[in-house]
Amino acid sequence: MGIIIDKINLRHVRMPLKSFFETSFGRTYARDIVLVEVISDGLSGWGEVTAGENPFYNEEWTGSIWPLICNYIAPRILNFELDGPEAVGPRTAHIRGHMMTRGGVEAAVWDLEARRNNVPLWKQIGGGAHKEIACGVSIGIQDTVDGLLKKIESELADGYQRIKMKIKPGRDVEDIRAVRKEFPLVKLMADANSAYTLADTDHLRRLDEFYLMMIEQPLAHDEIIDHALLQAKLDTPICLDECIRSAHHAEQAIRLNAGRIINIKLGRVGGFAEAKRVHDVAQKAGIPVWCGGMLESGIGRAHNVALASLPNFVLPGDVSASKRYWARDIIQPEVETTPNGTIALRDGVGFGYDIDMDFLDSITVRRESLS
Ligand code: OSB
Ligand code: MG
Repeated sequence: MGIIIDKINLRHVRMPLKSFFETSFGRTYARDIVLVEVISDGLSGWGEVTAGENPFYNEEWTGSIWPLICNYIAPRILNFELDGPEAVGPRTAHIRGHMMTRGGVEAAVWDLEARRNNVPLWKQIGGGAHKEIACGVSIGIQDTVDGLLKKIESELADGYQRIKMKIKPGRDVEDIRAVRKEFPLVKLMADANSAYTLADTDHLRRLDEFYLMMIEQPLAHDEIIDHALLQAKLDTPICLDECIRSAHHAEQAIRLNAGRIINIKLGRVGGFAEAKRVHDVAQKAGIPVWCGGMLESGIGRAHNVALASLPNFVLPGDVSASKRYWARDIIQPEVETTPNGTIALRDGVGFGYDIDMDFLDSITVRRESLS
């Protein structure tokens, strides 16, 4: 029997980060997150739209989500018999881009479907190959190198399996050199968030001496071909983030040798169905993947945990404990890591954690019901 969504509840929540997060495109002090609840026959599924507060990572931002769902997505999803969660992608395929907004709704329908079937979300998506997912941390650009070293030390003490540091021009070679000197054996990588161009090729080659696991998205957000030209000149493997928005992009990037690793973000590719396709394309080509993060609340975080349980997620991802981000998360229990730097899958239905509704209500700044 298909799914008929009879109501969509949107809410915008504001969550201050414990400490600011700086990338090459700017600083974030607080998250403005849109959560999507889809309701069918009295059962709810929840999703999180992973767009940032500004259209700097990609074109989406908190302000673009609401009108897109109200005007374009809800009318295609509400009161229509969907064959399953896989039908959400095709129902919204006429919309250009906005994968995170479409993906937030899609993920909510997967959560709903898992609850209808009384199974955990990881099982519903065909995951569970890993019962514990391997965790790394993404560390933003710090004011001082000394601050960065201290932060890394404390993350390693908490058991995290690899360190990712954000870089940008002027905060790259010397910062990494200092980290490598202090932590010669740590699994280390750098994320540039598109801060360089091919003109920086010789400069980026200087990173080869630090035997990084990978450099993530050094070049433009929509550029596959230049990454192929750069990869041919670098020993360090390139990992693609921003420019893989579909399984087709993954196929093109792999065919061109534009990188050797792919970061899969649930939102960036429009939800679970496409994330699984990216995963499968990479797996067939022998390309390892890992699960990226977008500073998610507990709901998006729990969805990421489910995704990362698919078999080809063989590298530690950017999914880490709630307490690294939030004084208080919106789920109970919060997402926690083991001393080995892993997160264990949970057996509860749907995304596997309870929503703290009172707390959620207290941080909600806007809501709307669509039916
Ligand atoms: O490029 O992976 C990225 C956060 C916001 C925008 C882009 C990125 C990130 C992260 C954070 O690296 C990962 C996390 O801890 O959620
Ligand atoms: Mg990235």
